[in-house]
Amino acid sequence: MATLRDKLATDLPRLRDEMKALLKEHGEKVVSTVTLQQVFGGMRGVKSLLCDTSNVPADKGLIVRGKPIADLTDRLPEEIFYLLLTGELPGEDAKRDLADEFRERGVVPRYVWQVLEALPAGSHPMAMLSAAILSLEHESKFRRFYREGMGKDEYWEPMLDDCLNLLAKLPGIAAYIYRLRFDKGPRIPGDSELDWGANFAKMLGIEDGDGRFTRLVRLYLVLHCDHEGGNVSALTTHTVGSALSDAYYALSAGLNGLAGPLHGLANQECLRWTLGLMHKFGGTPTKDQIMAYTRETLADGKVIPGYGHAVLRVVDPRFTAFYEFGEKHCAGDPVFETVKVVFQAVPEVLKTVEKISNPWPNVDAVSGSLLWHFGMKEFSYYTVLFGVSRAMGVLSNLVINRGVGGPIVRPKSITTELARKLASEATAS
Ligand code: CMX
Repeated sequence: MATLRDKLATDLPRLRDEMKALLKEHGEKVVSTVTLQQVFGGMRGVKSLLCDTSNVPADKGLIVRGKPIADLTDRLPEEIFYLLLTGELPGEDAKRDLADEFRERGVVPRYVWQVLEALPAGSHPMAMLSAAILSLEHESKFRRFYREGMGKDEYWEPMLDDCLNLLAKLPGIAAYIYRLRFDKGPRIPGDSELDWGANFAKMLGIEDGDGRFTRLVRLYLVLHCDHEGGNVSALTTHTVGSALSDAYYALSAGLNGLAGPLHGLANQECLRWTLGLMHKFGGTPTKDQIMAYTRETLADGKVIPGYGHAVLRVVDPRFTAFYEFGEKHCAGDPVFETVKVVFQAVPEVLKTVEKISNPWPNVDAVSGSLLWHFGMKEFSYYTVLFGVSRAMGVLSNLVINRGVGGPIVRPKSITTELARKLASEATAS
């Protein structure tokens, strides 16, 4: 751990000083202007946030600290966390230190199990995850040291502790949610010899004689790690954290946003849609049948889950990475084969709908079919896997933000009355 903490102790003050100097000299430089369309349209495209962990060019997809996600698929999730946080992949020592940290901090207090067990039997796994994280708030070092009067320059250190504690515990919590919620039998203890992703796979208890499910879990954790700063879960985590709320409050809030069907829940909706399609046609349908079904879904006023994106305008490289995994390990599986035909059919239909900016698949269009193949058929659980991974990105941002002394988020709202006034002024001139 010394490696990660020492690196941040050097890098964060340097970044803070650089930011101060930049703003002193160039603070008035215009980055983006805002139109009424953007105010009424979910702030789409307004450049008003800072996020160094990753960026998503519309024509390329996820770039983590300058590295395309396609180049990172063989890395361990803990390496990705180190990369997100520091901008560099860890050397062997740093990797081992971080793995030790996760092992040491991974013990989950008993009251968390009790909180999960006390929730109603039909609770959504995402509500369970969020509640478990919130119950851990009790452990926050940031909150304790803040109350004791720590200096602003020290904020990042207990924040890092909270984030490491959270990340270390998340796989155990998430795995127990799976086992408890879907009657999979008793909780499976972790194995301290395993890496973070492999340990998670083990605690889930999915049969994995040849290690392919473990590989999928690692890939899942890598691919969902971050998606720049403006998506609902990242923005929410950041906004809540900016009020100096601790990491437990902030992550729980961010995951509540991830639980929306237009965001992280799309993977569950996507598999539901695909299975509905297969049910209707008695197996894998033809391309023409899928095109007709897609038009029906659109005519019902519903979205095609797993397709479209607020930022991307190409096939999501995370989709491609999962698709390639599927070709290698799930070929012939009826659900995966259907996903393949859907990929041929849906963009053709969406391209004909003028208002849709991006007809291409995002990561959610395929991920569920792979989990289904390995016997994880409870698709309301899939967003929990997404959440464990996304925690790496949003928590990295919380640490960095504390390190540079980021301000509270407070954009200015306008009223519809002001919009009307601006419109009438424009008409008059
Ligand atoms: N199916 C049907 N309609 C779609 C669509 C899709 N897959 N994608 C976009 N549209 C519609 C929008 O609903 C919007 O319609 P209205 O103007 O009537 O509201 C219109 O096309 C314009 O949307 P857009 O500019 O192309 O995209 P947005 O930035 O507004 O929305 C997203 C982006 C992801 C919410 C949208 O594409 C969608 O709902 N996709 C399906 C859900 C999904 O896969 N979400 C996961 C995204 C990844 C993630 O964040 O986790």
